Amino acid sequence: MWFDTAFTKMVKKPKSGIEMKTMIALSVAIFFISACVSKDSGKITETHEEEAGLNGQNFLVDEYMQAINEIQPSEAGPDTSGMVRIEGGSFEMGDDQNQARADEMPKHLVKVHSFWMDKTEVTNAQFAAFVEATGYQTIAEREIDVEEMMKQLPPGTPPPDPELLKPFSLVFQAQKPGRPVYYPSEWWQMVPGANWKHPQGPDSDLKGRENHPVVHIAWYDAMAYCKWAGKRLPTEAEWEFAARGANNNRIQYPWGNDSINPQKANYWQGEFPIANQIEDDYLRTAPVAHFSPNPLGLYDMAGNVWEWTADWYHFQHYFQEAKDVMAVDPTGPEKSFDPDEPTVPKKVIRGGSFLCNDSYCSGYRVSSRMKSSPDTGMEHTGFRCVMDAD
Ligand SMILES: [Ca+2]
Ligand SMILES: [Ca+2]
Ligand SMILES: [Cu+2]
Repeated sequence: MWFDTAFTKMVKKPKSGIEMKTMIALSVAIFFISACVSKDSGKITETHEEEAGLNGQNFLVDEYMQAINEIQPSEAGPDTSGMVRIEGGSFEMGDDQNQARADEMPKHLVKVHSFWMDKTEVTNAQFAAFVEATGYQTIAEREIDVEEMMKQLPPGTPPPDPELLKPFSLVFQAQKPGRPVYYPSEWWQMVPGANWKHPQGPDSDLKGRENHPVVHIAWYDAMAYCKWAGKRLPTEAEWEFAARGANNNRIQYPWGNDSINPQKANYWQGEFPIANQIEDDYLRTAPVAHFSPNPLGLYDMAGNVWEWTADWYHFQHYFQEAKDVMAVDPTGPEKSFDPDEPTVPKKVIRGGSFLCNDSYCSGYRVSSRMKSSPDTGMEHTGFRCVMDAD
């Protein structure tokens, strides 16, 4: 795809946070990472991975990790009151039914130990308490240092449009009718001043949305919050085990096999991404726990916002994992690879969002996998935390 070439010319390999931000700031095209992904994802072979020359780079930005290291866990200590204890067990991870995508295959046996999981996505009120206590600034709020950035680019690279370097985040806007079928660069607007406090940009705020999931959260931000709370992000396996209600290998959704409908979850009704019929009453985020929980008492494991996991994304990881008779507490692949964007290391996100729809991605299926680069926050991305039990 054209933007890969553009990136490789501009920045051969991601080396620092500045470069990652540059990659984001300088090309709208990266927004192909977007809500969902095309259905043929995952059909590219290992050869392409080698061509990309970036395998093995599980790249994290030192500066961002440093900010996480500096977070002191809350003195109150971890609090299990908003959590459910999930007894460990084994299950078949992945799916091979008709809606399954290539990266969900093969199904394979996984065991996870007991853990606690937040009943809900982390809310704006909870995130505000964390920011109040620590002064943490999310990635989407941080200024980009132009001088630093230019030093890292090939000599002669023209400075980017200053407009593009203002802190921004990605806000969804419905696609206008009459465009190519799926046109993510139109859905995702780079909105300066959009961040968790201003989900649709500077003119929006959190009034009345204290109990909605926090959004515009990058993976680093989620990690920072979990550390403060004395918790951690779930592994992808823990997340799926929990979504399935601990052991049900045959279900498609947290509630079972009935098709999704507006009583089940916050998702997109109508023609995606043009006309949302809003039959579930929510155009964007809904308050957490508005819809019924799964049998374990977990809310919004389908829809509302995507949830970060601890694991890197690799589109063929399950083939690796399936080599073991049973993978025990797997922590994801050693390296990330997404054939859709071979130069961008990504973490797994799970559960779908208010933008998901059966015509496009069905991200709310319990086995559905999506991916995003760790420094990207978007209007439909949040998280919840887990904690080891005993
Ligand atoms: Ca909705
Ligand atoms: Ca969710
Ligand atoms: Cu989706």
